[in-house]
Amino acid sequence: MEAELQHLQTEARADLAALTDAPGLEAFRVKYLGRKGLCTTVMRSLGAVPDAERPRLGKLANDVRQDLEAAFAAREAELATSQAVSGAVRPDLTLPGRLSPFGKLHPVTQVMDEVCGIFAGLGFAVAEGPDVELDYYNFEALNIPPHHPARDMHDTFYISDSVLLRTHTSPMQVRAMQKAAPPLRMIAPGKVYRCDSDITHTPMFHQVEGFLVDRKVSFGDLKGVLSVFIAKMFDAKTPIRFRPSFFPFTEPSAEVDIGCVICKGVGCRVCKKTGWLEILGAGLIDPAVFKMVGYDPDAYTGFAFGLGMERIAMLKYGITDIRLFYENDLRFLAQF
Ligand code: FA5
Repeated sequence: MEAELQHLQTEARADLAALTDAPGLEAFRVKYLGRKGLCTTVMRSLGAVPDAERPRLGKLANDVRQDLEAAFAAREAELATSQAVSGAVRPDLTLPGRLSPFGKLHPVTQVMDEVCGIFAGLGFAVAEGPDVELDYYNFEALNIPPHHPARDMHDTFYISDSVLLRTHTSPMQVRAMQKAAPPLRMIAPGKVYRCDSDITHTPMFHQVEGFLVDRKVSFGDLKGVLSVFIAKMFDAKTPIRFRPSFFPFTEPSAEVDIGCVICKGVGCRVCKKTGWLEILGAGLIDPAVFKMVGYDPDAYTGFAFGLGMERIAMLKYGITDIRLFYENDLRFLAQF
């Protein structure tokens, strides 16, 4: 059998060297490498070889096959090049060109740009801050001292005792207020992180923080700004409700829901049968935060809000599972 294999290899290599065209290549492939070709026939005959010899001869048969496959591919490439050079195969210049696919902005980025555009139109400046944040800015300066129960709600990824991945964009309130005196009107878009995952939560998501500080700012101003925003982002008829809530850095605080645009308020999996979906937290900035940054709480008031971008994108595009945004499935992403 060993001699048979060597003979097969020598003969096949000689045949290959003599080939000059595509039909010849195909005939070679069928004769030696096809399903009923000579290589397969030799492999099948291994069953009749004594057990002790089978591993060695099996390996040899495999090596011969691989050698012929490689030689075939090389000869195929060689012939294609020489035919193109000699002009035997002419390119068809009338064929339309193939366009490279264009990349697109991720749907969450598109929504974030739209949100920032709306607030920029209302006179808010844009600021950005670090994803890796100090505990001081993420919690302490926002009136959440160590051991405060509100820390539990944040499911924080800690890097060390004093460094963490920011759990919200609210630290940007403190950073901005430390840098500038009032009046202040800013938004801060960015990534935030929480150890949380289900159809409406992902471990990394995006928020846009907004805050305005001036004399005599009221809860009515907050409602006005958010109502204008929601009317522009969705449509003027979108139902909105302010629900009393609690955040240590705002007083009073509210969570804002809009009518579920997926089920039109009837109740579905995404809105957990309530007909409403929470899109943001908000409130009047707590005087304790003003004291932390050196603002006079008797002279100034302000409001702040934090919007979840993925929630807004889900509502805008009727997406029922937030995790779809981060699976990198081009069939999904190409639709936006
Ligand atoms: C906050 O993060 C507060 N910093 C918001 C705030 C800012 C309140 C300023 C007052 C003043 P909350 O944890 O509720 O609040 O999150 C805000 C929004 O982020 C939610 O309404 C929701 O839309 C979105 N969100 C929260 N967790 C997730 C998550 N794991 N995945 C996706 N979106 C989330």
